[in-house]
Amino acid sequence: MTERAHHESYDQPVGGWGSAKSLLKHSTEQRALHTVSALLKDHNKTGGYMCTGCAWAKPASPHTAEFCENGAKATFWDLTSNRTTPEFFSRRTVTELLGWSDYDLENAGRLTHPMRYDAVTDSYVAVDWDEAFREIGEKLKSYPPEDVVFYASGRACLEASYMYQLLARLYGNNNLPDSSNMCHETTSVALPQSIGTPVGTVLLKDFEKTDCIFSFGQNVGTNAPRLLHSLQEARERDVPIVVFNPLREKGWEEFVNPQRPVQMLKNSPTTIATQYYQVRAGGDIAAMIGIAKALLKMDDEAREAGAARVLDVGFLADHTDGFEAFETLVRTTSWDEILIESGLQHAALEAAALTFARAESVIAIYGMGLTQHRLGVDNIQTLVNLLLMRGQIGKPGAGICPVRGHSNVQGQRTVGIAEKAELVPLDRLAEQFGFDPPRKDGMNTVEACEAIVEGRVRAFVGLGGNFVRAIPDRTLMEEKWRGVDLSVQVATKLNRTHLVTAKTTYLLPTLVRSEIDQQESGPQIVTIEDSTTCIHGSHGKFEPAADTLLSEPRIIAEIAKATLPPNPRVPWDSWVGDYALVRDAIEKTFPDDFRDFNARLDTPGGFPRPVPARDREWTTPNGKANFKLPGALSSSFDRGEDADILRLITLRSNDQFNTTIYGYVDRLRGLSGSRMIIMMNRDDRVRLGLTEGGMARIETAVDDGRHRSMGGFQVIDYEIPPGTCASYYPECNALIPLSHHDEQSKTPAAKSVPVRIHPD
Ligand SMILES: Nc1nc2c(c(=O)[nH]1)N[C@H]1C(S)=C(S)[C@@H](COP(=O)(O)OP(=O)(O)OC[C@H]3O[C@@H](n4cnc5c(=O)[nH]c(N)nc54)[C@H](O)[C@@H]3O)O[C@H]1N2
Ligand SMILES: Nc1nc2c(c(=O)[nH]1)N[C@H]1C(S)=C(S)[C@@H](COP(=O)(O)OP(=O)(O)OC[C@H]3O[C@@H](n4cnc5c(=O)[nH]c(N)nc54)[C@H](O)[C@@H]3O)O[C@H]1N2
Ligand SMILES: [Mo]
Repeated sequence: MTERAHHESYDQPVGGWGSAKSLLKHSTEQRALHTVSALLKDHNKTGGYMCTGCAWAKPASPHTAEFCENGAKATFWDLTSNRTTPEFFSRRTVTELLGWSDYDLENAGRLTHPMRYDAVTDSYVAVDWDEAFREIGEKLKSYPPEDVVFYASGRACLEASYMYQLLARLYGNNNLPDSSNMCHETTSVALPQSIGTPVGTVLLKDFEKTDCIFSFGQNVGTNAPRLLHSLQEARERDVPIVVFNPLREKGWEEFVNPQRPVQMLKNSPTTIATQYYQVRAGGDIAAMIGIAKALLKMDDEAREAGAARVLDVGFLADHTDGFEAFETLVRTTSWDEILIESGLQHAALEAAALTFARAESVIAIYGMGLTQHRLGVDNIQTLVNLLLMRGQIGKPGAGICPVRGHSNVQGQRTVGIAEKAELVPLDRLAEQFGFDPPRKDGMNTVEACEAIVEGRVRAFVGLGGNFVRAIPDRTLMEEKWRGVDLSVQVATKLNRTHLVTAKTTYLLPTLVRSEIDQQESGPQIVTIEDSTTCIHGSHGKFEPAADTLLSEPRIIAEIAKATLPPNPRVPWDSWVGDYALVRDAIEKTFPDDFRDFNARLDTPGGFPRPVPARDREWTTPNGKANFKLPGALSSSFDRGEDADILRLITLRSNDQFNTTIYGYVDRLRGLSGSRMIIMMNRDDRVRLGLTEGGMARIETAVDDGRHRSMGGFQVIDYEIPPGTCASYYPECNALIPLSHHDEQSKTPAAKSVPVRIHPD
């Protein structure tokens, strides 16, 4: 990378004019100015289309503009005027395209035709849809079912996702890994053990009632900016907001709401975080135990003084199990250990505990900073423990709030995209469709990667996503991918996964959600589930990028028809003709979640799925909310005595959506010019013999017989705790060992990779 990075601290708030300028830039560059009026009218509004960006909730009474800078960017890039046509491919070999950056690949624009890789010319060549489906079907029929993987990224609608999981199960496996396996799988494993539900308990209206917000490891200004509306409104009620994050993320500091003309004119931001703690990467369990310890001390004092208790003793007695063991752990953990591991001061944790104790209702928000660790499940369960100590789950204004990633990632799981058989009502599917579904667990993402490495995967079907770029151990995976027999990629834009070809590779182009999906019964509505379990209808508004595109439901149906023996109870063609019939089938499989589905899909604000924990009904085996004990004080690895091993956080810039890179400006962090940077604490940098602005090589400090190292990173002095450093995803994925994942859920531990940094 020849471009130099620039670092200049950004003195503007989140939102505001910086955001407005960025909108103008991206709408112009993507030649998507035609979309601007619809953004105001239809984006995230009832009767309009739902953003393909993040999964944050959509309010029943929307703001004039219910979009953020990054949602608008995602829309401009979806609705770009750029096209990757057969002609584009005829002028470039795949080997040449492999040399392109992620930015250049996606910037080339929307895929228009189904394409097949031709090894003789080393290029993609257009193919008829019918021929593509025929060959894919023939090939799929020839493999043992357990050798095929059906991956899903988190964008496909509920209708397509339901059809996709059915396709896999009729084919004969539960091999349904998804992006969630790299993201909030920790949540899906942690919360059921603790409170009996795999999803958060908070609804948007809880933000109106809460009187305290805690946030751990989530970057709101970049990754869920519309949540800032709720945070700003809470701050105007003087609600304290306490943030734990190794980096001082601008979104948690200041916000100017672009929808408030007076605030825009005066550029007078709302302060968001009232207390900000730069915890070490992996130090959250220690920080939370510290808060719990301070709470116990306050409670002891209250009891001695005969004052009101700090613990919610009634709630603990009636609703929970395991408190005594947790209390013992907290009391026997020393402050010394807590302070070393968290990197925070005793007074800081006491102050956080005091804010927590004073609040009647507390919401705890979290993101990848908790989920992507070796003890990610323990991170989340310790946070739940903290809430339970004061009865902060299952009442208005309180609860646990995982902020999900892709716009329908939570919904895909709800309708059956799950590799674990126990999560899916297989008996009901069996009865509904007259077949014997496979009962054996399938592969999750890490297991699918392991199987690819071992040569056990014959075919990989991807419903969206950029698998090879998003997973750990990229170099190894790219090498092994060549051994896969068939790769079928349903996609909107060209990405690296499409270029690391298998023996036979198909690219099947599809519509984006904001486009009109015309089928036999007319334009179709699709549905998604947001982070707060609310289901929304989405009505496409724009003409498709090409008239050769097929919708995801249609592509899945055609693959199914070409592969599976006919089954009169699975009416693929009727479903494609009218998605309302798919919704009827979904309702039949999941009657509690989707009651009156078709009638309710345009409910303003969406209709919530029932979550028993919201009403203090704990659907755990013992019927209680459970205190779970963390396995260690650090959720990271143990570096032993070696202080030269740092914890590498891999994170997103403000100019990307996962592996889609929109540009090289991480405005809110004041970084621009290049993504090949390593943010370091100055003391670490000096200690390790590196120069500010100089080049560094990062080497993974894991001894598993495989050497991983990458050069060409520019060193940036950054305000980050000693021992912690940060760089961008996906550039660093070759440094993450496949085996470096959360112990229980196998979510890759992308927020704490053991590394050594040398001058390059
Ligand atoms: N614009 C935009 N929006 C997005 C996405 C995008 O790429 N771009 N991606 C979507 C997806 S799929 C997801 S999953 C979400 C991701 O959204 P986030 O959950 O915000 O994920 P990251 O950007 O990876 O950043 C995680 C944050 O955690 C902090 N962190 C890292 N390690 C630790 C730690 O050990 N402890 C604590 N307390 N904090 C830590 C980092 O400094 C960073 O601020 O956003 C979704 N929305
Ligand atoms: N090191 C590191 N690795 C990470 C992470 C991290 O923080 N650090 N984060 C992880 C997380 S949280 C996630 S969610 C994964 C993301 O992993 P993925 O979901 O696999 O990756 P994306 O970059 O979101 O996929 C982008 C591609 O999806 C396709 N696409 C976009 N929209 C559509 C659509 O509507 N339909 C279809 N069929 N295709 C579409 C486009 O072709 C685009 O190139 O990465 C994970 N990997
Ligand atoms: Mo994600």
